[in-house]
Amino acid sequence: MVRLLHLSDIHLGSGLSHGRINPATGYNSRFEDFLYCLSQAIERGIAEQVDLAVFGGDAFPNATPEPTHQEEFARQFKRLTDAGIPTVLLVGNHDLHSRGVGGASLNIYSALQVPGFLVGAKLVIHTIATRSGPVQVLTLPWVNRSALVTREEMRGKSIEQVDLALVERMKLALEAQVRRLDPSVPTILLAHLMAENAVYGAERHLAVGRGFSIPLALMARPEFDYVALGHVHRHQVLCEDPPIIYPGSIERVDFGEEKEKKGFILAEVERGRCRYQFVELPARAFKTIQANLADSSDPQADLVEIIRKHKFEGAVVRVHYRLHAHQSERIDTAELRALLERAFAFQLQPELISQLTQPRVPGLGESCALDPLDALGQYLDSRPELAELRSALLQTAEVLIKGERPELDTEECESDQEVLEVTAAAALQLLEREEGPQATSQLGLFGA
Ligand SMILES: [Mn+2]
Repeated sequence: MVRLLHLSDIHLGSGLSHGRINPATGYNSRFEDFLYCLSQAIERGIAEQVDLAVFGGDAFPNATPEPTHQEEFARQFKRLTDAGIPTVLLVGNHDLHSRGVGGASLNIYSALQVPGFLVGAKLVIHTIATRSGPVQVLTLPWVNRSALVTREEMRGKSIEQVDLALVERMKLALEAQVRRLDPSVPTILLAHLMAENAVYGAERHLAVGRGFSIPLALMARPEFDYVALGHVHRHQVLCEDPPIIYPGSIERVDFGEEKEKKGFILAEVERGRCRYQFVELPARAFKTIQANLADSSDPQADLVEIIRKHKFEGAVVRVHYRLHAHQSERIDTAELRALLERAFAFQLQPELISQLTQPRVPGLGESCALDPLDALGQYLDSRPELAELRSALLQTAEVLIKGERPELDTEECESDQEVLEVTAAAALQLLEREEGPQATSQLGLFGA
């Protein structure tokens, strides 16, 4: 029986905007949060005397992390090898250079042949000798569409056709490796991918039609005793036999993850059997406080009362309050700031209700005081991974919004945010269809 530590999506260096410099260390306080969760996961692995650690990919926000981020990452993982625990580092989409070919932030470990570290940059079987005997780890790093199908082959094909071809190629490549496995040795598939029936967080609309997703049947096979996934930030178990698991990310990047637990997996793997548990990490709390002050005669008093009702000590807080323009002069932000002092960080988000704006994005509620394209622009500002496509997306969205295309369907949306997500997703799809999948294939599925 091999004891396993499985963690993923560390994204060290993400979400720094919610932190500030800690004068004692010189580090951003949110960077310290991420580091703390990482160190806790590794500490537990060492305490449990695991035989092997596997990391599911996305070490940093991108392939060129800051030296201090890289250094602290290495320092934490070195604790594992110091404890005699071999470690496999898988390459995720955020670890790859955005131009696709070559270079990943984790390749330094393989280039230097750091003892105890294996880098999963290819679809290949690693047979690893552990204290509890040998184990096979089949690594499947993130694959860009362009790595499997050439531009020529994509020409004139729909996204759906291209994705079908991609999955078929992936299946063949996987099959070739599976045949080489030693059936007497416990086997782990370590993969960074989007599984077909995975549940995404707030990003779900943007995932539609982008990056291809892998059917569960490709992974749920008796040759694998445990399938260790990375990529999706929300923890979920997709299958029990064999266990196919996203541990999720180790810390919250943004408010979309407010209600998600963060953690990692401890497992005991043997041939034909696996037991596992999810271990929660002390991730920083995020808290949204909503207040509708539209009908309030004393908006300041009402807002203070609403804020006081919430527990937010040590949390990253956003206070979102709706009010009419004439009410806004009654709001004393200095008092609100004093009230929120015990939060780890906070932001005030007033939303002015306007009676004038005629929404042009179908479904965009009256509450949205902005011009729809301005609103979409602001929404895109919150999605740094789409920055390169910003102007192309806005142009495409304008076409959609004007109704020249029938694709934009926002009827089932429940909030302005969702309308914007759907609009952005529709624009992405249209962009892909018109300019080919390569127009957007270099993007990661998930932000930061
Ligand atoms: Mn990823």
